[in-house]
Amino acid sequence: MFKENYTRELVKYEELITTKNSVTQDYNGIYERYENPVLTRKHTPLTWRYDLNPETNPYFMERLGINAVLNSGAIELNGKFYLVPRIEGHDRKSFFAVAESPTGIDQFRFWDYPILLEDTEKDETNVYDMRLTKHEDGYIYGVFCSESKDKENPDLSAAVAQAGIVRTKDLKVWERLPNLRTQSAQQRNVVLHPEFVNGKYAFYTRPQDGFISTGSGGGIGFGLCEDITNPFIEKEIIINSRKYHTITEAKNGAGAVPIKTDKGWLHIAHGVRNTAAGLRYVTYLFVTALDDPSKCIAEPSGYFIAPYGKERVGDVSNVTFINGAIVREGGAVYIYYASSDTRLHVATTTINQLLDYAFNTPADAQRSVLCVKQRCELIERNLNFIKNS
Ligand code: M1P
Repeated sequence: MFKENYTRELVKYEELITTKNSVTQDYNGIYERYENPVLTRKHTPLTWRYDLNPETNPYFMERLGINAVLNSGAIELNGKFYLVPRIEGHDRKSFFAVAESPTGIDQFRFWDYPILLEDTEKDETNVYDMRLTKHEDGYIYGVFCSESKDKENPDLSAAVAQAGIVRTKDLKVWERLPNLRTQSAQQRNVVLHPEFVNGKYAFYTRPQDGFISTGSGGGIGFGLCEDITNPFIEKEIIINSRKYHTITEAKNGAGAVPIKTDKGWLHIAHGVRNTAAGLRYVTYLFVTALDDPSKCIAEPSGYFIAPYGKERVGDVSNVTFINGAIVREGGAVYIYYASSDTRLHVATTTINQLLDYAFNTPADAQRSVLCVKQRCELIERNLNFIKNS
């Protein structure tokens, strides 16, 4: 019985890992979506979940189940694609691990062991959502959410989110640095910019008063830090505000590490709005100036990737979330987006397509009447074009 079950599950696992992915028919000209997720809970090795000894596990039972594999940092090293997703156990604790693929769209296989972070933050209960920055100082930094119980608040679910920082050269040995300090009570969705700005480390932040609600936190912030080994941001400015009756009304946050292009820094962020069915998370794009990454120079209206079809349903339904993208030489872009806090997908595009989208999609006209006008102008141009061609 044990042997049969183990053999069958191993075959299924190998089949899953080696299954080729293909582009869906869902065309928009901006990016391509794929039929299969690139990582799910079933992509985690059997050795992480089962006791493989028939004597101590006669029923071949999962001993430590995995609930979800989602929000992932992403990086290319020596021509290979590496993801460091958030993996959540049945016990609700998340952790990180490296998954490697030769293609970026399928065949992601986890390394033998998850990442065991140095236990320097004794109150930390949970970690998640790592952004991987290949910094010009030579290190790869991982910036993630470090969550602890809010001891000042008797409410059992009151928590404090801060930005944890690790660094590595090879994704194998990770040095933990102190958590980032800012003037804000809480921080989540913090991203390290890949270059020095005025000789300092630059962070995109998301100041927030509470754990879930950003309160007075007005949007995506930006701040400089002198010393990454003692990280402190004295002053944050809001560079991309949340706005009334848009996809960012409830909150927003930085996503993937900004991508450098000759027209500016491309940011893929997430925006949250409230609905009768709860919060809806979508992703959006904006561009900041090359000589000043805190200055927004383009922001197409509306969402970039939103949950479609099966992606809509999961542990936290109606969510797409991005915290990693890989750019290849030649300009191909692999965007890793998670759906409904449950699984991870890829969308592929190019730098040129993203720039075209960023600079040629109209900005949000802010009012229905102006949005219809915007659409009518497009229709008119199209009808004239059709007539004259
Ligand atoms: O559940 C949706 C997302 O919620 C959080 O994002 P934010 O801080 O913007 O609310 C994060 O915890 C993220 O992991 C999660 O996907």
